[in-house]
Amino acid sequence: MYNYAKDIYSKLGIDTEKAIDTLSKVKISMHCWQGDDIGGFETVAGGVDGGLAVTGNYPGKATNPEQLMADIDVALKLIPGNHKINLHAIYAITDENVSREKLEPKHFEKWVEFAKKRGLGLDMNPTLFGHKLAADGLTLSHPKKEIRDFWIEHCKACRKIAEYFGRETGQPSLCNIWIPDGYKETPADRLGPRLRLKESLDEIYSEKLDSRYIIDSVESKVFAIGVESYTVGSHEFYMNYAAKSGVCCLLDNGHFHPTEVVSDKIPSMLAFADKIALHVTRGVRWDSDHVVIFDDELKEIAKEIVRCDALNKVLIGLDFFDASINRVAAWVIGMRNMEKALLFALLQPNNILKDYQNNGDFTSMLALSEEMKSYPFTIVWDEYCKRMNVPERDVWLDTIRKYEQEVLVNRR
Ligand code: RNT
Ligand code: ZN
Repeated sequence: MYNYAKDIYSKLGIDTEKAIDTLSKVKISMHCWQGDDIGGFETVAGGVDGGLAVTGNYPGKATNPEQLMADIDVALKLIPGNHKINLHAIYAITDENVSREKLEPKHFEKWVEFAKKRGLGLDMNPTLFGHKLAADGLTLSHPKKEIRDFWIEHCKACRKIAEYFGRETGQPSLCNIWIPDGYKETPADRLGPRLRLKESLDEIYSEKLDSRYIIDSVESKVFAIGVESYTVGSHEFYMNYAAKSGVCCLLDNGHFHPTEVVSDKIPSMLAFADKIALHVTRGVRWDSDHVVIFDDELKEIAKEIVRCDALNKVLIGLDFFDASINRVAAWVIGMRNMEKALLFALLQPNNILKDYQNNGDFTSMLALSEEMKSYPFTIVWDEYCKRMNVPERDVWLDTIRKYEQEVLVNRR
């Protein structure tokens, strides 16, 4: 079957071996927070909030570092390739409760040990929600200086942790800032909060860290539950900030109006930036953070990354949280789909299609790109899974079911 697929693709000048090899080197950052509904390990946790809604009560949620790590291990055995784990500050592993602005690399030693043993990279996010000083939904743009200062210190602390991750794992660590700041009502002052945010960011990034180890990014959003009228960190705000300051933009595809697509933004950004970061998610009507499925927009995002020759420029991370299904399965589904979409993109006759476009032959462009949808890419996907020593097709679910029965159902 594989030889047949290889042959069919080669008639269009597509090398399936090369596609498999390229895909095997792509790293996707798997967000740890799918495993415990963004609970984290702080002993005085303030709950999620910040406009983030995790719904569902499927049994078996990880409640401590050992469980979360064990769940990640199960997921990774079912996901082809070698990836990264995306952490949040609330996942520090400490004996006593450490205030967020006082977090240090040592509080993440266990994660570094975990990552090193498995050859994984680590990414980092300061946590600017689920905290008493974020109770009114304002952090880096807060009108009160003491509150801004607390969150500035927290972000600075997290950047040092990210730099430590990069140094220890030998892979640069993305340190992404997302803040919930915004207003439910139409604000009386739209500029003030943004100028305060800008000043806070300038302070956070004033410290130059080693760019071999840390990549900084800022994540925009259009709105959230409870902050429907105004979001301080809008896309325009951060795109301009990033362009001026040299940090990179992170685009979360749940953070735009439903008819706007991130796939189209990728090449626009790449015309100016040498790196961008993504949070790949699935919004259903809004930023609902559903599990990533193999839908048209996912394929389009993957195609743009591949067509722009940007596999080394686009840092791909996932961001969703579904507590209504088996959480480990959610990871596996999302990660496998992201890879599947990249493979699909790597198996497109991109040069031929581009020529059709440039020659104005839109009939051929449409005809061929539609026919490509029924090319035997699934056979190449199965071959890839086989070579990467992970189960082919839906067989992986057996492992999850077994783990559920033996481990997850016993968790309280
Ligand atoms: C929220 C952002 C942010 C979070 C994570 C947990 O809307 O997407 O990336 O989902 O930091
Ligand atoms: Zn996100």
